[in-house]
Amino acid sequence: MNISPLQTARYAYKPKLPGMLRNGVGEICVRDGAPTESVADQEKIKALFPNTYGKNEITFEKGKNTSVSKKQVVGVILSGGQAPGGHNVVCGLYDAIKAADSGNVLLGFRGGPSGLIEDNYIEFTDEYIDKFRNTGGFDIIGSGRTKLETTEQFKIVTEVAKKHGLTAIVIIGGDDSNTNAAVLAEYMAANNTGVQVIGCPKTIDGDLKNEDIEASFGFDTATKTYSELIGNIERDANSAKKYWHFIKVMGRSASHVALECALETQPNICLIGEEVAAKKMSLSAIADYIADSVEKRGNNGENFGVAIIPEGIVEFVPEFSMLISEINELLAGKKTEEFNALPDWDAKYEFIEKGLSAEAFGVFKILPQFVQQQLFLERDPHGNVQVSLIESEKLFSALVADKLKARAAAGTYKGKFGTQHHFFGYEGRCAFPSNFDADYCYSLGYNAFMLIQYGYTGYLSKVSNLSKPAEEWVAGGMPITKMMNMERRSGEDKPVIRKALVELDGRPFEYFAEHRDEWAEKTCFTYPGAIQYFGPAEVCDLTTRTLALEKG
Ligand code: FBP
Repeated sequence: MNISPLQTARYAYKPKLPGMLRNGVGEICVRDGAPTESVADQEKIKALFPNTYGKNEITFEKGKNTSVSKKQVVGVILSGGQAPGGHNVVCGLYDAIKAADSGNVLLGFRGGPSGLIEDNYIEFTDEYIDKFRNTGGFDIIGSGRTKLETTEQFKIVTEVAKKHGLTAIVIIGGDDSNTNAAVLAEYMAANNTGVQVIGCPKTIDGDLKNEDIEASFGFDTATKTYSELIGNIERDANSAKKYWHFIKVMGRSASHVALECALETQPNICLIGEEVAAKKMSLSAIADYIADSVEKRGNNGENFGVAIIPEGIVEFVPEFSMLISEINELLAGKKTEEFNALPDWDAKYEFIEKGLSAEAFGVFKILPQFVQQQLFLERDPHGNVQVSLIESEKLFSALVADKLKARAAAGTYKGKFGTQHHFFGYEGRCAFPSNFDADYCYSLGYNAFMLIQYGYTGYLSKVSNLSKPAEEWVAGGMPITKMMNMERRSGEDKPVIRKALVELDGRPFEYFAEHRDEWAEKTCFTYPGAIQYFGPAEVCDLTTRTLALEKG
């Protein structure tokens, strides 16, 4: 394998642990906190998790390690989408396991949760692990999106655990995977298997956070990577002065990624899905909002700009959601075949017009034709429209172009509107982790082992005080059930970790809202540049603006 100079240099980087974990595993003790309650639906969650509910929050501190010594055989999986730093979670876990006793074993189950079911694993060694230190990606063992949630699967996992003598399983994943970690922990406890389950909070989307978990790992690096690219595009736009760039950024439903990128780069426009929903904005209202900026700038001779569009935006537009559910109904069952058999788009259009309510068709007909067709081409395995595949960056630029045409005809708009489109998602998910993510992830993994050693199960590895230097970070654990509430999923009430959406009364959004009118009209771009891995701490160890604003 060819190794780049940066990769070689990153192998030698020593991730920073929280101060209380720095004296080695023999010098870490537990401070018990208060018993916990779930964020909502306490009685229901308690009944579903009789063995793991209500446990105490715990914090580690310097002091004699009082855990009961035993051989540890730990299994680890990476679950869901890649996020920078995943390798360091595994490295931190491995180093702590081996520091406790060189005879301890860490097994990595390949390809995500399915690796546990299929018993597809490797045993980590120094030689193997050293090739992945401080690198991006999940290729150390791979990841996958199989959900570990049925009793049948849990039985198989129990057998696999028995075969290897597993004492614990660490699940590195997002809200769904950690919800499943809690359910697996409860199953393992209820069946006296002796297998502990610990979760680690991962996702670039930033939507696994709450009063205990300040950030999911990967968000820092991914948003810095997108912000670098957006800043570069802003500078290109400001140099050439001829294009409006519509940039969609990943992040699933929540708009945390878009908001963070906006705070970093001060674009002319950034849509926030949660605000669109709260204000019940229509597609036309959103297009008008963007067109206002294009018009003002164009009339000032600035025929360029940057608009950030969050991946999940259309789901938040009430009329669009209504259209999607009517389309899902329209093509349910055999009707898909009938639709597909129609000879051309005109015939299909007529079918759609007849099948939708007047209100839904009113929304459908203002969409550009490529989006109309996308709605009927791309379906998920259940036959539903795949909203995430809609090219919303193109959708909004087309709707804005229509608005501008009308405004030009009315004589109010005198500018030119040339567009470019981009989608940033995969570019950021496997970047070399920033120092923040390298340190945070290593600490999460190291800390996960401390939770295992002290016998905890159903806990999320928790490292907080993250806006301060790593020395001051606080390591501990939080019962996953504390983050849960009941939600309706696929027609059933299920206990799940509550997803964090952008809070419209939170400081990051407020700051953005205070400045966006100026950004919309003037050119206030900021250029964050590439992530710096070596150099002064004020350049290399920066946290996200979101975290800095949230923590004051
Ligand atoms: P997770 O929620 O699993 O962390 O994944 C995040 C994400 O990158 C989303 O932002 C995006 O919508 C999705 O994964 C893309 O999934 P895939 O990799 O399957 O295309």
